[in-house]
Amino acid sequence: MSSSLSLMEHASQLMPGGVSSPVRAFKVVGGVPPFIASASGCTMTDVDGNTYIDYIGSWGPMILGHAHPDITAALQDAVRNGTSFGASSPLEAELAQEIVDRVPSVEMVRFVNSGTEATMSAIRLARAATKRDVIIKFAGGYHGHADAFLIQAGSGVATFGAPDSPGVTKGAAQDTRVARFNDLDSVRAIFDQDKGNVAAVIVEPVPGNMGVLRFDDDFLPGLRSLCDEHGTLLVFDEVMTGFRVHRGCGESLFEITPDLSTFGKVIGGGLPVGAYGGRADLMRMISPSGPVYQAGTLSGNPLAMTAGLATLRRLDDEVYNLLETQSAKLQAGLENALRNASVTGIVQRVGSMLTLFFHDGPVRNFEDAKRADHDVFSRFFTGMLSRGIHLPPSGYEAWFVSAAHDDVAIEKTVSAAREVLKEM
Ligand code: KE4
Repeated sequence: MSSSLSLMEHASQLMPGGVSSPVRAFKVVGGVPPFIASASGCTMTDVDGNTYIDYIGSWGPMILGHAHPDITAALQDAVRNGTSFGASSPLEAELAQEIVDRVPSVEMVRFVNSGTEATMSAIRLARAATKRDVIIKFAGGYHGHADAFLIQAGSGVATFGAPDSPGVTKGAAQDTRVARFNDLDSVRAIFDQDKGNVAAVIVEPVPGNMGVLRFDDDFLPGLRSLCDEHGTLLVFDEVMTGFRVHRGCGESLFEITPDLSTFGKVIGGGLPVGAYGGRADLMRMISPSGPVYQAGTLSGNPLAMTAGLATLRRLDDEVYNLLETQSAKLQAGLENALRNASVTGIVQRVGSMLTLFFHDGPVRNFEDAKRADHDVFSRFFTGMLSRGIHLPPSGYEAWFVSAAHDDVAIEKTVSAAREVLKEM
């Protein structure tokens, strides 16, 4: 019996579904999730010694690849100085400066410990600043698991087909409105219905939680002008896109200026970090400089700051060019494999995040994503895993390419895809 199987059986007695986050349980794709013993570069190795080329990338943080020597060395030095102080350290302002230097709209930053904390805090701030209650999110958008966002959410919520979650009270959900990606009229209708009461629109500049989609060119500018027209704050959820799709995040790629932004993943280099930031006049409303309360025991943790600094400081133009080159090679290879196997599918990509949808495309919103063939995706996933390629275990997730995915890794991935698709 595989050690992963026995580990899963044991873990399932101690933790719901045997996992610390639902999508890891392979509930939709089936089979036993490999329990990972180690990871290096673009690969992960499970407890039975099976090595996989990895496209989960810890769901985004591992943009330089796993166990990058510079990050490992920085952490080894830092850990000798202690793991947490509960007091300020110079590292927090250093990482804040790196973010402010890179992201044009961000004048001030507050660190938290997850993307969920970042988005829930940003929405609290937006409601306080505008003295309004309503927020607009999008069907298929995922902003973490705070109550206000678990309405028609993407990612794991979509994977399990639970449009909303039990335990989210009517009160918590009553001020959340859901619009449709690439449909400005659906946003206008909410602004008309809730005239003068919309605090914020929250959107991923590149949705990556219903699979990856790139908006129509007029969509983000349209959101910006609607927010300006109605005195509403535009919040870019860059937890996934931040420092991945561009050195200056999604706002720099699309040249749209949000009022607030949220971050996570890459800025922690694999350690638990989130952050929110934006205009100084808004951020100064956050306690203790202002009345909006938000706090965290481990916020600004020295190890997480160290890993984040080591990551951002290595993300230079050469790395971004490499990420683009390698990701484009993967996309072309997958598209070629689909054509050769005469299997209907489309690859949608922005930078080093992409999704292969078994759909005749384009996938422009959540309804389209749900119409993709997720059973075929599950069979594809299983075939790829058996050939040593570990994709994210859901058709609603982004695949992440890292700087460590060299030509050998890309060619192995494409050749495995060619074999699996031919068998479908
Ligand atoms: P966390 O609370 O999981 O750190 O971040 C929540 C979040 C917020 N905003 C965006 C755009 C996100 O993508 C996420 C988290 N992403 C998922 C991957 N689709 C996390 C994976 C998981 O839930 O296990």
